[in-house]
Amino acid sequence: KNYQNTFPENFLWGAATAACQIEGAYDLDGKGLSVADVAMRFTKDVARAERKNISLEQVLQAKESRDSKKYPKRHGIDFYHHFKEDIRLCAEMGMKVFRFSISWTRLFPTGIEEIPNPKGVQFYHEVFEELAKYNLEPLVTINHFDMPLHLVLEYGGWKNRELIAFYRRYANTLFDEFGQYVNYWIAFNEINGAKFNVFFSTGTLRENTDNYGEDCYQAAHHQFLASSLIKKDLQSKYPKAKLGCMVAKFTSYPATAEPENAMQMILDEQLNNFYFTDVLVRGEYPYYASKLFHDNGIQLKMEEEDVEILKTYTVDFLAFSYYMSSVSSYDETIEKTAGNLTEMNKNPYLKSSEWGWQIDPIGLRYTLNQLYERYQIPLFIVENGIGADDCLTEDGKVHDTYRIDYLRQHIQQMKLAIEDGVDLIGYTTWSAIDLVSSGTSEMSKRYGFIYVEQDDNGNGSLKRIAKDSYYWYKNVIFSNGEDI
Ligand code: P53
Repeated sequence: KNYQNTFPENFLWGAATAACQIEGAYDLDGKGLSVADVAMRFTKDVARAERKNISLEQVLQAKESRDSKKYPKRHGIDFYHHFKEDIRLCAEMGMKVFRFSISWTRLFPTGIEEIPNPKGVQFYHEVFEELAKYNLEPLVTINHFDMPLHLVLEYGGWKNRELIAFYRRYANTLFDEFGQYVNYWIAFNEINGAKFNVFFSTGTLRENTDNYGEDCYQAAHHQFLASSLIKKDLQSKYPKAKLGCMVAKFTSYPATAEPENAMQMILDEQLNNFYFTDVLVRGEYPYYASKLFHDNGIQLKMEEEDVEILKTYTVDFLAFSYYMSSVSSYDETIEKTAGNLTEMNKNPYLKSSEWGWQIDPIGLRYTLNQLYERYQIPLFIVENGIGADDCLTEDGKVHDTYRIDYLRQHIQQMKLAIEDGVDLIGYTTWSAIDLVSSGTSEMSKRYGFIYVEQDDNGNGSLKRIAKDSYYWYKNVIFSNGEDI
């Protein structure tokens, strides 16, 4: 491999979104309810644990409610009616790739239908056509935290092996309908959500089980198989298309130079990240899995064919989100930062965002090297960005210099990683446009290059306004990462 200290010519610059955070129109044209439609709004002060543990009772209550203020993912930013404008704005910015996800319940309202809802199929045809018009490469997440609610309530979510067949039918519908448009697919958003975002990721509830931990790992096992099986399907239908896996990368340093903490870091990385990527990239359970199962009283139910399926159909690229880093410590009383849905130990050398996420650009270069060293397959950063309560000034502008600073510093580190020799194929920031937050469902936690005039209660004109970062990123793309 030749020495390279610039971004490759065909580098995929872009930005990302997710259906359940932008589309809205949760009950239009035959769409069924998804887990995202029952996600309540929180504020940044609410404790992490409280946000995480949704109960069956809360789900059933939400199911009967028609309230979109309380469940803001139902209205999103109305991309359903604004997609032409939004895609045009992204294209005018010079983006090469647009990451979005398909809403499973727009195609299969309960998940168990045999044929897809034609109105859902029609909507995405229009979206793909619009992207094609501008030569915008789609990066498609098949499932991003919005599985059908019916599959949770009637089947128990992903711990049930039957989910594999439902998902496979859904994914194959996407390949058959939209395969002509797509080179890059991602099977599941943040598949390690089975550890830190259990309900929205796998539809597993604490109520109807006596071994919640086992259910989570069983659900992940079924998602691993689903990923492998659709890789098999995709490669027979579109041999050139690529399927990736995606993890929320929780990078961690030892809190101190004490050997105990260095060891703890290895264990944390295995548990949070590598358990998932090892299976999907290497095609087999890692050596440390048996101790993990033993210590937690977990017995995975596996069929004979599973080993072979996982081994044969591995992913083509490794995608990940990177927002922050953390530290590992054997001392559980170590100081914490607000964090989001997962445990965040405080690193005294780092500053945090308004929501307590610890900003660490060098951690991105570290992560790229760490992942490439382990796997040697192409890497794709599919989320990176900063949530901030942006202010629309009287001149109708948004001066988000902190976002420019955050992204600039991370892009500089990406460039160094490329120089290190890492095979990085693209970068989609979170997010293209302001959207409803995943963790808290707030609107005021903004990530986009494009401001959307809407408040936490869903009131506002929905007008789109380019922020300062929009013009800055346009120039970054235009100069292929040289002018930042
Ligand atoms: P929000 C937790 C930790 C890291 C990434 O998150 C996470 C989460 C879940 O909230 O999710 C990803 O909106 C996710 C996106 C999400 C983004 O990070 O909670 O894939 O859907 O919007 C940012 O600030």
